[in-house]
Amino acid sequence: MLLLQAVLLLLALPSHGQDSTTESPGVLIPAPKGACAGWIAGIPGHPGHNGTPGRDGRDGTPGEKGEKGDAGLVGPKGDTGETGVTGAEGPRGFPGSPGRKGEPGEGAYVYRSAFSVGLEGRVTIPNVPIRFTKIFYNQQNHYDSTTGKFRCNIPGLYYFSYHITVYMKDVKVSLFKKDKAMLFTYDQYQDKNVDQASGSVLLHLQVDDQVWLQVYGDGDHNGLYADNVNDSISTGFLLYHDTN
Ligand SMILES: *[C@@H]1O[C@H](CO)[C@@H](O)[C@H](O)[C@H]1NC(C)=O
Ligand SMILES: [Ca+2]
Repeated sequence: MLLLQAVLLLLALPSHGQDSTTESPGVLIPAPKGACAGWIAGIPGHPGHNGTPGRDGRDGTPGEKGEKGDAGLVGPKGDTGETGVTGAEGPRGFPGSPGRKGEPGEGAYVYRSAFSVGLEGRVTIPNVPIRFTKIFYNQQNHYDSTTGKFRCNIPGLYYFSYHITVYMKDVKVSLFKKDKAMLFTYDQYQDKNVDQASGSVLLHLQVDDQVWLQVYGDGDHNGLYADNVNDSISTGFLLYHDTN
């Protein structure tokens, strides 16, 4: 209430002063009619003191929206996420290229035993092993051409066979194993003819068992014959080796 009174007073004072200053000195103002007729204007008063500052004004209207600012700095790396669900199995790939050929196995040679041999002439001596000296095959040397005997190096089942040309005399021949005749073949020779006799057998042999052919019987039955175009041969080979 007191402040309002002061403001009103201040508003009133300049108004009076202004009237005094805007009017040039010496200008005659019509004298009011009445008791004060004939007065002379006084000296203008001193300017009043500055008033106290006014109240704060009202808030202004909001300004225009500013321009978009620069992008901020990259933030720190985040935490590792959880492992995702395992995906479905992919399609089957193409077949790979074939690998290198392996080295030859040792066992393949160990279990080889074979021979095939022939006569080079007539047999004249009976009751001794027949010596076949024409070698078709004797890679392992399990057949000995100096004795005419095959010696077993690999225990197992063996196949033996012989095909003999018979000429001039009958033939009685046996296949021997360990000094025992196992197989007998007899061919009667017919005059002015060339006959053949043959035989084959499977025998199980142990190491060092020997097998050979020999003319048997008391008589003169050694009509075994061979020349360049009429062979008499003996063959043998391992069919299965023993597994234990
Ligand atoms: C051996 O066989 C041939 C025919 O291939 C024959 O000409 C020859 O006379 C035979 N040898 C003997 C001793 O008969
Ligand atoms: Ca005959």
